[in-house]
Amino acid sequence: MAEADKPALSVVTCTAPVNIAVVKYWGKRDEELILPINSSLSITLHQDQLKTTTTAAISRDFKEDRLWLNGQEDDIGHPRLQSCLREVRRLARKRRSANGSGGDDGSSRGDPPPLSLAYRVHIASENNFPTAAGLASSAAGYACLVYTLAKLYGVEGELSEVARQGSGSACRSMFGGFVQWVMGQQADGKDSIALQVAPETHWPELRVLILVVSAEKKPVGSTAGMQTSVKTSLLLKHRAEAVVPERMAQMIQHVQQCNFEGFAELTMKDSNQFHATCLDTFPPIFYLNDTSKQVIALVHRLNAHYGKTKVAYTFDAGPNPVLFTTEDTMDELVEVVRRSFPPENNGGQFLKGLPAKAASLSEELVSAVVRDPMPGAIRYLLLTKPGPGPLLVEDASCHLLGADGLPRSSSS
Ligand code: 2P0
Repeated sequence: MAEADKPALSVVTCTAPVNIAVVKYWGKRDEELILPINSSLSITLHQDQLKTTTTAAISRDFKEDRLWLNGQEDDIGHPRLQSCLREVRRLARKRRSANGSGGDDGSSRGDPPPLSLAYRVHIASENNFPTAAGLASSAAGYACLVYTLAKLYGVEGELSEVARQGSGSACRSMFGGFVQWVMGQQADGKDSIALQVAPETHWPELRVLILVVSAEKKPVGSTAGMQTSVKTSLLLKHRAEAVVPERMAQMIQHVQQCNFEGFAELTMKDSNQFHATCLDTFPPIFYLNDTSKQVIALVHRLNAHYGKTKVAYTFDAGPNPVLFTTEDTMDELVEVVRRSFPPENNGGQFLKGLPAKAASLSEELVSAVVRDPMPGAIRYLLLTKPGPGPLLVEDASCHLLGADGLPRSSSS
């Protein structure tokens, strides 16, 4: 093939993390721009355990924008996805014209630049965890999309505002460690951005244990659920106006001081209040199931036994408990959970992610804490810790799209 005939292809692959909120986001004041009614704070989870990988490619040979999710071609016309694509291209255009490197397509000059913004884009994205696990994937998905497109188009700077337009919680996945999403005041959303409170190295003892429950049905989606809550729940209004502002300040302080007891108590209270606003929604929304409630009771019994808050729970828009503890209590906590929810499938691996050492529990602890075991109620545990924000993958063998711009694992 002659040099001039070679397709001008540019490919970038990045990864992005999942986050779990400890001061919850629930409710929008602007549906289109995704502006929240209150600020929120989350912990970015380590990508060794949970991540989205996205490859984006542009080529003058591509006929249309295309998208593949977990190997299957999907609709790229989704309005939120289009918002992210449009915003990144707009920032790229702005940057190029500021640098005097030409406009958006170069067609008027006859010879388009190699990475013309008019070229079509192919995007492939996959998760290293099953969607069925009920772990929110939209945050990692949109954070990864925006970060990857920004690298592809050479855009730098404030990107959480763009990721927010894909999914609210996605703006917090643009940073590692401990992250706040400042609600902002402006109507255009320019001040509704994510800021890092502390990096992932700040609190090395902190551990996160996700309990994947055997859920029977898919709960009400977050977007629809929060719309109904904003319309009908007076408790949500009170929470946003009178509770969260002070809670954000307290939580930031607890994180900065690595104060586990303060952090843990506030985390549990905020999760409980979020689920109370769901019950206050009309018609009510129930995200917690019997297993979730058993875990709540178990954590309170465990803390009472210790005489100190050593474990905390939080729940998002689903029944899976996410527990926080510190390294010194981790092995014991895993054993307590295993005794309380004996694995039904002994062939399968019950604990995934980071390893835990076998712990022997005192008889006193078992009799005080382990009650009415529920065999099989928890499918598996995933042990992880705070981790970094989105990362560029340098290794070309990790690209999800081949030189032809099509998914490597697929024949389409
Ligand atoms: C959070 N959740 O702060 C809260 C707690 C669920 C419960 O952010 O409509 O998927 O895309 O902005 O971000 C889930 O809501 O909703 C969520 P959209 P999103 O993590």
